[in-house]
Amino acid sequence: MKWDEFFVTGEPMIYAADVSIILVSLAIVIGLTYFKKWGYLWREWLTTVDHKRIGIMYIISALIMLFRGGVDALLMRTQLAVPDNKILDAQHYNEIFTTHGLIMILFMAMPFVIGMMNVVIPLQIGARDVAFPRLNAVSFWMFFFGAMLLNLSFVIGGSPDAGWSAYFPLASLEFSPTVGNNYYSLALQISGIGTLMTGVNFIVTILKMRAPGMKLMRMPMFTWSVLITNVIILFAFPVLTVALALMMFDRIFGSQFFTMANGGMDMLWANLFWVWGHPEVYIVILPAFGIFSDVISTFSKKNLYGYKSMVVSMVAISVLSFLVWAHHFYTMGQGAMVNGFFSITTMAIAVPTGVKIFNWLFTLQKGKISFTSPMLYAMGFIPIFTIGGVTGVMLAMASADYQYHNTMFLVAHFHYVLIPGTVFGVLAGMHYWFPKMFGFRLNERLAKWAFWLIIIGFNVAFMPLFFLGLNGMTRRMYTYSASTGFGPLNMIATIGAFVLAIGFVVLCYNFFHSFRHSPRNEGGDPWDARTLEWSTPSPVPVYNFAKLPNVKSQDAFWHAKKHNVPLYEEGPYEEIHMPSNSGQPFILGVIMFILGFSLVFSWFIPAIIAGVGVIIMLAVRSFERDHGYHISAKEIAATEQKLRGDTV
Ligand code: HEM
Ligand SMILES: [Cu+2]
Repeated sequence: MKWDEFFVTGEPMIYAADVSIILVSLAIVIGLTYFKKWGYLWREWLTTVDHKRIGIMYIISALIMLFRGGVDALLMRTQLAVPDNKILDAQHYNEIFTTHGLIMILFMAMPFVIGMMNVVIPLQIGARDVAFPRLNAVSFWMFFFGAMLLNLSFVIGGSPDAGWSAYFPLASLEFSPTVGNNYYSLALQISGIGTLMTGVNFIVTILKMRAPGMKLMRMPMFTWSVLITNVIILFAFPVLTVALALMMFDRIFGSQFFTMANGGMDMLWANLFWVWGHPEVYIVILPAFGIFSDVISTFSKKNLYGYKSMVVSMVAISVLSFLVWAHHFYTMGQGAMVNGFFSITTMAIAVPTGVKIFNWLFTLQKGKISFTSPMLYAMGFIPIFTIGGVTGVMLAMASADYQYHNTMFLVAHFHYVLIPGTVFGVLAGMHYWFPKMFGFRLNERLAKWAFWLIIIGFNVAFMPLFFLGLNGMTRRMYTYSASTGFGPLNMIATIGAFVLAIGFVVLCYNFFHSFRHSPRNEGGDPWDARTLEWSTPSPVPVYNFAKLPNVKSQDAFWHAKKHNVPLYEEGPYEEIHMPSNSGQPFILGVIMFILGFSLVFSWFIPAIIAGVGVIIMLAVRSFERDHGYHISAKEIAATEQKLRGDTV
C-alpha cells in the first residue's frame, strides 16, 4: 500500500473533512487542557460503569452520528435536486448512500435506542444498575470504537461503496477493490459484539433485577419492549457475526464463501444479511413502540389500553421478524413457492402491528390529553407510521414487488417506517426523560418548533419519492436525465430535506437554550407520570434508589400517588454496594480499534499484537479482585435529604 492510497485525496470535500477533523480534535484537546478537565473526563465518564452515564454517552454519540448521516443525506438530496447534476460523481454517490444507510441504522438508531434503554430500564424496574455494569461499559466502547473505525474510512483508505447491505459479488474484492468494505466488515463486527453483550445484559437485568412485587405483567411497556428487543438481538446478531467473519475471510484472506467462482455462493450473503437485517429493523422499532406506549398513557392520563395484547403482539412481531427475510429479494429467482411463503409471513406482521395502533388510539380515546413535545412525536408517529406500514404491505406482495423493487418507492417506504418508528420514538423518549437525565426540561416552545419543522419537512421530503418510484425512478442512481420528468418532484423532496434539517438544528439549539434558561428544581416528577423512574429525584443519585420500591400494581408510582400508599418502606437506610469504575473497557475498545484498523489494511503483525492485547485484557479482568465499594447509610441519608429536601 502506497501512502497516496492510504489517505483519501483528490476531493475538496475530503480535504475539508481532514481540516475539520484536525481542528475539532485540537479544539477538544486545548479546551480540556485549558479547563483542566482531563481528569474529570476520565474519572467521571470514560471509566464509568453507571448505566445512566453510559446511556447519556450513547445518546450523545448517536446525535453526532445523526449529524454525519444527515450531512450524507443532504449531499444526496442536493445531488438529486435537478437532472444531470454533477456535484457528486457515481462512485462518490455510491459511497455516500452506503455510509448514510450504515451510519443511520447501526451508529445512530441502534445507539440511540440502546442509550434510552440504559438510562431508563434500571430505573423503570426499580434496580440499582444493570446486571453486569462493567460489561455494559465494554458494550458501549465496542460500539463507540466500531463507529469511529467506520468513520475513519472517509479520510483513510476510502469508504465502503456497495450499499448498506453490501451484496456480493458487488462487495467482493474483485468489484470493490478499495479497503472500504474491509472497514464495513470490521467496524460492524466490533460494534456488533458490543450489541450482543448488551442483549445478554438487559435480558438478565430485566429477568433478575426487578424490584420486589414487579411481576412480568406489571412491567411498564417500555421495559417489555426492551426485553423482547434484546431477545431478538440475542438470536439475530450471531448471524451477522458469522456473515461478517466470512466476508472478512473472503476479502482479506482470499476465501471463496460469497464469490461467484470456486463454489462460492453470492446469494448466501444476501440470505445471511437479511436473516439479521430484518429483525434488526424491529430491534430499532420495538423500543420506540414501548416509548410511545408509556408517553401516550402518561399524557392521556389513562392506563394503557390492551396491556396484554400489546405484549402478545410484540412477541408475535419478534417471532415473525425471523420468518420474512426473503422479502428483500423476491426478484432474485427463488421461485413462486418460496416467494408465496415469505409474502404471507410479511403481510401477517401487519396484524399485530395493527393491534398496537388501535390500542394506542383507544388509549387516547376520552383521555385528558396534554400536547407536550413527547406527546406530539407520538401523535405524529401514528398516521405516518401507518402510511409506512400500508406501503409495506404493498411491497410484501411478491408479484407486485417486481414493479416496486429497488425503486424510490422502497426508499420512501422504509423512511416512512424508520423515521417515525425509530427517530420520532427516541426523540419522544429524549424529550420525556430529559429531566430525569439532567434535572431540567427542554424548552417546550422550541421543542414544538423543531417538531413541526421536522414533521412537515419529513413529509415534503419523502412523499414525492413514492410517486417517483412508481414512475420508475430507481434507487441508488446518482443522476437522471431531464427527459425522465423526475426533476420537479425531486426538487420538492430536496427542499423538504432541508426543512427537516433545520428542524434538527432547532432541536439541538434547544439543548443550549434550555441549559441556560430552563427552571431547575421541578422535582422528580415534572410530567405527573406513572412509572417508577419518576419516583426518584432528578437528576438521579448514583445508587438510583435509596430503598427498593414495593410494587403492588402496574404503573406502581401512579398507583401510589392516587391511592396515597407508600412506595418505599419506612425505616433507616442500609448501606449500598456499588461497582467501582474501570478504565479497562475503554482500553479494550482502543485495542479492538487497533486490531480492526490493522486488519483493514492487512497489517498482520500489528493485528496479532493487538489480538494478544485483547487476550491479555480478558485475563487481567478474570484475575482481578475488585469488590466494588459501599455507600454508607449516613451518606445516603445526607444525599436524599439534599435531593428530596428541597425538591420533593
Ligand atoms: C434525515 C433525513 C433523511 C434523508 C433526507 C434521507 C435521504 C436518503 C436518500 C436520498 C437515500 C438514497 C436514495 C438512493 O439513491 O438510493 C437514502 C438511503 C437510505 N437511508 Fe436515508 N435519509 C434520511 C434519514 C434516514 C434515517 C433516519 C435512516 C435510518 C434510521 C435512514 C436509512 C437509510 C437507508 C438504510 C438507506 C439505504 C442505503 C442504501 O441504499 O444502501 N435514512 N436516504
Ligand atoms: Cu425486511
